[in-house]
Amino acid sequence: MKRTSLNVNGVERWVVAEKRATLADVLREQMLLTGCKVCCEDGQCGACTVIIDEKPVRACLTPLEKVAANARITTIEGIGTPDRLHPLQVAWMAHGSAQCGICTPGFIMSAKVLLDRKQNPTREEVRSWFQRNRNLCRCTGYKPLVDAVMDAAAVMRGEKRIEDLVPKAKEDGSILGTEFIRPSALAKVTGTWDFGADVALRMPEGTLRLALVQAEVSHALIKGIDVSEAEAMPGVVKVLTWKDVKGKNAITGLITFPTNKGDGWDRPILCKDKIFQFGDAIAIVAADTEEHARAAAKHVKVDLEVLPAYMSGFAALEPDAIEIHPGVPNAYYEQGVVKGQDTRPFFEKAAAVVDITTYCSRQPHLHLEPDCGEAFIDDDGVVTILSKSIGLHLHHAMICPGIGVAPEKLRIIQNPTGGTFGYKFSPTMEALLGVAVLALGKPVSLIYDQYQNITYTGKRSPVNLNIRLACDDDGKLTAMETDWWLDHGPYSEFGDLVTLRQAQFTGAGYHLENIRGRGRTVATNHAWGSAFRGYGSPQAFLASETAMDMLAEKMGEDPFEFRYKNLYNENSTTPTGQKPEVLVLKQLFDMIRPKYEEAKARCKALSTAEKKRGVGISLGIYGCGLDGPDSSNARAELTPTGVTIYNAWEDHGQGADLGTLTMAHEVLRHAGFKPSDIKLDLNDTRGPDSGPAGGSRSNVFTGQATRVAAEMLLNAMRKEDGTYRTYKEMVAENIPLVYDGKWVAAACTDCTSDTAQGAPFPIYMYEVFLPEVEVDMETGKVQVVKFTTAVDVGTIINKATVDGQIYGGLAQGIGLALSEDFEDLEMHNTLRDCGIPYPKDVPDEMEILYLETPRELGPFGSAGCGEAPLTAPHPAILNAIYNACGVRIFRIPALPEVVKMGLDQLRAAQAPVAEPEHA
Ligand code: MCN
Ligand code: FES
Ligand code: FES
Repeated sequence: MKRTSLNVNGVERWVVAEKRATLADVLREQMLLTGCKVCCEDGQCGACTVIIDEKPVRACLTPLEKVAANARITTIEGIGTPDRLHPLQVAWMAHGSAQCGICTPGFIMSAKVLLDRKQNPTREEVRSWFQRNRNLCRCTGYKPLVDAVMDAAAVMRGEKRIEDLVPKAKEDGSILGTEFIRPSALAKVTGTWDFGADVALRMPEGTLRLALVQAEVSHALIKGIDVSEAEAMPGVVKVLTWKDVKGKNAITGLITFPTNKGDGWDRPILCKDKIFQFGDAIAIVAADTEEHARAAAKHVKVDLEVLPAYMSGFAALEPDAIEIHPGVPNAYYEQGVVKGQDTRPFFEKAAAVVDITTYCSRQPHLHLEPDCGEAFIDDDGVVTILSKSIGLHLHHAMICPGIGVAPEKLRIIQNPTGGTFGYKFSPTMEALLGVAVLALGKPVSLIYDQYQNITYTGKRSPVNLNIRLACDDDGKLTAMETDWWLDHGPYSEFGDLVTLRQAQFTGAGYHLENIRGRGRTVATNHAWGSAFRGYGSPQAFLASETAMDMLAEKMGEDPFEFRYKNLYNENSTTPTGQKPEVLVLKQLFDMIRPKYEEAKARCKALSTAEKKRGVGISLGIYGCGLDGPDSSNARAELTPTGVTIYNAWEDHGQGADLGTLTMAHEVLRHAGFKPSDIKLDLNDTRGPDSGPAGGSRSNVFTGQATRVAAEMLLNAMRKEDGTYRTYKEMVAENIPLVYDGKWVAAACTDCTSDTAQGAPFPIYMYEVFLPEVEVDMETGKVQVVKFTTAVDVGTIINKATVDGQIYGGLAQGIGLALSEDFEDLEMHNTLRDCGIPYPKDVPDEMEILYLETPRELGPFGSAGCGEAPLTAPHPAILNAIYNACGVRIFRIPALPEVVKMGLDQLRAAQAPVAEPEHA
């Protein structure tokens, strides 16, 4: 331990710190300068970037003892305050560059050094700078960040005024469709948006710090657990096992009966008899410090009988595979598709048939903020859990029986959240925190490191999908047959629905009246399947959008035009037999056609023997909502100072706060309310149940519920002469001040498990993808050099938000196509090794063409938008690779070695066959 002086943000300060402490530890834990975020602790993400003597430094990699005595350290807290912001901070807010905001302080600090050195960088220089300094962002696709730096630089050069960066409301005061800044932006750019790990540092004295004892094998029987040695370790208060769980010790979620062959209660909170996957929680150590808890966790002895691990659907479906959940077959749910006529005759008389199998990977979410949370028992005896949950009321129902608490004695509140992309649709640590706080009776906090975050949270469920697609002599699709399995890991929660998604979206977008298919959900010992942006649709479109390209080729037609003539028309229904709510695909294709022609010409002109360019096309569609008659609730309350809106539109980083504000303001502005008069009280199970923020449903459902609540209030305030009562007048006239709004998709129906026919979603989002790629013919490395997309998400509620959602989704699509995977537990366990795209992996040239077709059922005509960009960017990239070099990829990611192998095979096939030698 050592007493050290540090000059932080211009002030000389003293700390007594451990010798091995990093600068990040000291700034965060001792000085509570939590604007320095820590996500990877490994130098990979740049979230912890601070400035030391005009250099960007990753504080997690910097031992305190290496910081020179006279060094000047600057953190985000030192560059601007809310009333005196740095131009970078204003530009970041103006461009919607802080989505979840966990990367924001690191990027701003990094950019500040660049602009202090060079006030007129090119966009490419900005991107190279971020790449060099390892600044990672998972939300924005990087383009809005570069836009922000360019604008801040213009301000610093005196070419723009800082006020000009701030977007304005419309003349009538409406903020609908503008780039109005989200309410949380100021806290995000000043480093004061407290994420869960920051909250943990501010918990009261006596808070116990938790660490998990986790499985290091993927499948085993537990013969015994010995906690005695661990309990004797320094600082340890108790080690909790299944014996300490007061409830059922299991989690369940949204499975269908009797079609699902299990009972749904298959995920243990703390394993008792069996390990089902790597990382499974076996015990929880509670100690005075996290360090002590983690040290003791290593001393819990678990006696195991290791079983064969089934790490894929292929393995778990082998006839000799044992049942992962004894008594339940590994293929535990079946989904059929039956639409139109028998497909066989169409295949017999088809002009062309494509018969392929595609495999969509176990894509990891790679949200930067590791999972974290806190729990305490409040003064009324209510167990209160703070977490990253994006399904507050859903999780409440999912964990109450498991932890053993009465529903009215459990409350869950969402912490500011550093991205989830859907993994938090499953409760992760909520139940563990609940078990611990009930057993210990003390406040607790649990923070995963990035390794735990990657290895012990849900992943996209891989799908192996065989598709047969037929067309007639005119190139019109006649029939489709599909057969698939979905590897859902060991736990059944939400597995039936993602299996159904294959039926709903394979072949979607096309006039295709005859479909037969069957799929099954398979239990394996790999990571459990959780929701991931696009939920099921990327697997489906990988198959049908690859098949469409191949069928076009067989018919000798251009893949664009072949698609065009098969798009939904007035007589079409979706694969589930639902009438599309709008017909927009032809218009989207018409909009993007000139870009396609330009791209083809450009690729031809720029291709060389060493680097070949190609252009690809695909379409993607996704439904807004959970299946069937989904609903949402919100509340509006008139207060002496304005209006407070309550809902549970959970915020991953997508902008729930701004969505809520815009919906409410668009109604309330008629009574003279300004955005600043509207207060938001969101994301607490004590408030209205708005359902989870998944299925791109919130903008539609919670947007509508919020609009309805605001309208009810407005109606109550309206006087006969058309003016509005004040708060005082409402009170004087004894008119209620609080209004509960509800919105139900009443006309929707569930899809059946045998035919998949139904009308599951009230509104769909539509997108066309047009990437251009460059393939290195030597190494097989693929670079997406430009991405154009045409999108219809209805009326745009906030332009900066939607732009950001689309750019960010496309970047994830590039990762899905080319680099991201979570397959090999030894290899895929850091952000970088899982293939997360860095700035240079995503093109700066991303162009969005919008068509705003108002949706009758959407609030102010809007659909959702979050998942549209990750429905089908990847098959378009694969189609572009084929267009560039002739290699067809059926399994993603298309790593350089995979493409290279394809190139080698092509070359071998094209090589002249040697003449046989004759004696
Ligand atoms: N929006 C809009 N105009 C429209 C449609 C939507 O301005 N016509 C805005 C909404 O107001 C909202 C955002 O776009 O701010 C997304 O709306 P919506 O599509 O309804 O999605 P949800 O709010 O339900 O958010 C969930 C969705 C999903 S399912 C995942 S997964 C996801 C996503 O959004 N995860 C994200 N976007 C994400 N963005 C970030 N930064 N981080 C994540 O983890
Ligand atoms: Fe320091 Fe990631 S680089 S936390
Ligand atoms: Fe960059 Fe979320 S805003 S990681």
